[in-house]
Amino acid sequence: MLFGRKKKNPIRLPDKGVVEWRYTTCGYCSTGCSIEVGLDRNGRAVSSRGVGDADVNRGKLCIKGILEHELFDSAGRGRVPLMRERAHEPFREASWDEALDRTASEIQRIQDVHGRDAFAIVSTGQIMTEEFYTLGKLARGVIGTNNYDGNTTLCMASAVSGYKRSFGSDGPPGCYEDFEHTHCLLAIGSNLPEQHPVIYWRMREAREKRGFPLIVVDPRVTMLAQNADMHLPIRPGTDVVLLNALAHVILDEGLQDQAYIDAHTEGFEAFRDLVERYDPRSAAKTCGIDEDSIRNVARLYAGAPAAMTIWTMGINQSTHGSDGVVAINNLNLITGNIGKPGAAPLSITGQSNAMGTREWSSASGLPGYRALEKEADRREVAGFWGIDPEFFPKKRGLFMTDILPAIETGQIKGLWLIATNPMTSMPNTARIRRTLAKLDFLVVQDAYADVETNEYSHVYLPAALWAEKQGCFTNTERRVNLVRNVMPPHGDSRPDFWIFNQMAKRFERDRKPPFPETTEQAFEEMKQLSKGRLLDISGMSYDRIERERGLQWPCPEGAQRGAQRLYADGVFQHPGGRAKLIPLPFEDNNERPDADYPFWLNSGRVVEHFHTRTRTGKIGNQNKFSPTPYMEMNPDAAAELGIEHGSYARLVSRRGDAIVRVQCTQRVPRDMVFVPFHYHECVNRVSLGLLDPHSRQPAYKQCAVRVEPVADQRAAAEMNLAARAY
Ligand SMILES: Nc1nc2c(c(=O)[nH]1)N[C@H]1C(S)=C(S)[C@@H](COP(=O)(O)OP(=O)(O)OC[C@H]3O[C@@H](n4cnc5c(=O)[nH]c(N)nc54)[C@H](O)[C@@H]3O)O[C@H]1N2
Ligand SMILES: Nc1nc2c(c(=O)[nH]1)N[C@H]1C(S)=C(S)[C@@H](COP(=O)(O)OP(=O)(O)OC[C@H]3O[C@@H](n4cnc5c(=O)[nH]c(N)nc54)[C@H](O)[C@@H]3O)O[C@H]1N2
Ligand code: SF4
Ligand SMILES: [Mo]
Repeated sequence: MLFGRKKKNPIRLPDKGVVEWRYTTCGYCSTGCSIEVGLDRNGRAVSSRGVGDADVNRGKLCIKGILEHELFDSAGRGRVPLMRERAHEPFREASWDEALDRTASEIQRIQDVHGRDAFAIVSTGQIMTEEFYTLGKLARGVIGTNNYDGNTTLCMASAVSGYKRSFGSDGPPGCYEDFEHTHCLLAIGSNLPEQHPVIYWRMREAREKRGFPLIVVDPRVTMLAQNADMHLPIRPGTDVVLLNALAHVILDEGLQDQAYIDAHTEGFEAFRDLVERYDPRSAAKTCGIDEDSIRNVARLYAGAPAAMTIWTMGINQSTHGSDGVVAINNLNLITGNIGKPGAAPLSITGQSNAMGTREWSSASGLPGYRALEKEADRREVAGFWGIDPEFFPKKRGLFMTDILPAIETGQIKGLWLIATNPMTSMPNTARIRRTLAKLDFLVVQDAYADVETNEYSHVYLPAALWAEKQGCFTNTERRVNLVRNVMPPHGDSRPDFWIFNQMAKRFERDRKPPFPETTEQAFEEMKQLSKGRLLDISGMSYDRIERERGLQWPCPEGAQRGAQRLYADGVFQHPGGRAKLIPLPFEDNNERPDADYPFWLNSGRVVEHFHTRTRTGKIGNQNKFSPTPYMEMNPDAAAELGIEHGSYARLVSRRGDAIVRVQCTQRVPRDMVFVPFHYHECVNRVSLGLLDPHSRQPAYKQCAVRVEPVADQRAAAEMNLAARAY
């Protein structure tokens, strides 16, 4: 027998024959890694590598980025526009003119008969900022529907709403470099190593150098929790109670930064009166974290020279999502942990351009963080676009999660879906099916023709993907980075930007905004509109962005670099410049486990897959890690029900059921199962998704289910295979 490495062949990396590397930015998560795609002699994309001098990733990429060049000709891509009279009939191929003419005339017909708002538009966090800006101009300035929103309502709406309530504006105030200065990191409901692997690597490297404490709040023992100094396995949906209790201890023991509170906040008295009621002993009964741990974390956080909090969907996707964000902001305000190195309430965003849509899409307002509710903002944008300000509605319309129910009630008759797949990603699939089937007209604009939602469409518009086009993404730390055009669009697919421009041409209006021909010209317009605002980008240009591997906003004209942090001067965006301390009474309104449905259903993601797998499901080296729907289940709970590791089980809720493979693991407590949401006809058949009252974001992470063993394993395997789709 041979041992050791001596007799082993050295590892050889196959020569892919790259003759040229092209700069671009990763199109998956919001980390915002700079990538170079390698082209071979025949112009084929054959390799991807991280860009060494990019501050974000410093040469690193995760599994998704490394294999991203394989997307260009992956299975299921749309090549040509498709049309049909009725959903489910076979599609026929159409020319772009036919498909766009039909879509424009259906929009006009529906608006003429049922009113302007009867046609809705739902977009995404995954197209470029210039495309968002152009879509916003089309939706707000030409088509004129107020029922226009994005899938960010499933994702970031709670963070946006919480930032606005506390600080008067959206915008994550910190940056990745804060890890290098912090003395205490609280991570709530975020599985950083799997969902933002390169941010995790930045954090981990900083922690190895300086050894600051990491406290993780998550009901699962995630990869991040395994690395933590303290893991607080919170009872689902009760983070607000824990955060109120932390504030209670801080105020009770006089650990707050009173000078900061006095100088920069308002509402302290009402806040103090409320948290008075959340002493650790009673809070422990609700949130499941023992009172001493609560006290220890409070002292650690308040005692650190600089402390920061990061969070993701464990907070946002809850019936108290917006309150959870405000509670995190409260904690940072009372300890003076904002606007200085190592101190921030930093929402880790999700999709590659979740920020771009918040800033520029006009989905919840008007471009550049302007509001429909403000007359001055309406006038300014209307003036800039050359249209009548009266064309704009005076308050925002329905959120995505209210648009679909409005189809049920007949208020909305037509829908345009852009880069989002609600058939798989929205809660309660059966209801979404019925809803989409009810539409008079559905147009789906997606890079993949096999996206599940296309089942119900009348027109399908094939979109170019990621580096088949050019434009910007904004990442979690407000860094604008450039997606350079690396490859021509697949088949006859077209950039979303082109599609929006063509659509605009098909609407007659007395006064119409200009629609520039290139994304770079659109970027110039955005620069104009950004001047003097919080998100000032007037000092940026495509070339400068590429040269500096991304620039953070604000970056006004003449600035040496983008600002790393917001609110360094302690001046906030509320009138008067003060941040608000907001009291947050907790009301328990979740569906909870009971005798019939004894398990909490938790859902989320795994590192190798992205969302509804239109992309990662097609990349063999990614899909092979988890090709079938499965759930994490505690081995003791499984044994009690006679369920074996690796067998198929039935997951049942009040909404429906799903067949999943059981993975026994101590990662989840006895009364919880966790299901990755990447698979069609899986967890969202059973999920509930109660809505947060402020943000209208669904509580994907909390509802009640039961688990049943399945006698016929062979039939279950077949059903499970059907859900795997690829
Ligand atoms: N590989 C990969 N990366 C991604 C994505 C992807 O699909 N795949 N998607 C991107 C997007 S759009 C997003 S939004 C992010 C999401 O990134 P994350 O939010 O980090 O990922 P999730 O797995 O959805 O949820 C995180 C954790 O929340 C925990 N949680 C559940 N309920 C509670 C609760 O009540 N309280 C607390 N404190 N925690 C709770 C879950 O147990 C889970 O471990 O990831 C981004 N990055
Ligand atoms: N149970 C459960 N459900 C969840 C979640 C959860 O944690 N649990 N998380 C929620 C969250 S945070 C999110 S963000 C949503 C995501 O939900 P979705 O947005 O519905 O999911 P995606 O698969 O990302 O859909 C994006 C679509 O855009 C297409 N696409 C990609 N690039 C382009 C492009 O450049 N142009 C066009 N036109 N199309 C493009 C892709 O092919 C894909 O079909 O899911 C939500 N659903
Ligand atoms: S961490 Fe995110 S941005 Fe970076 S390579 Fe992975 S998926 Fe892409
Ligand atoms: Mo998301």
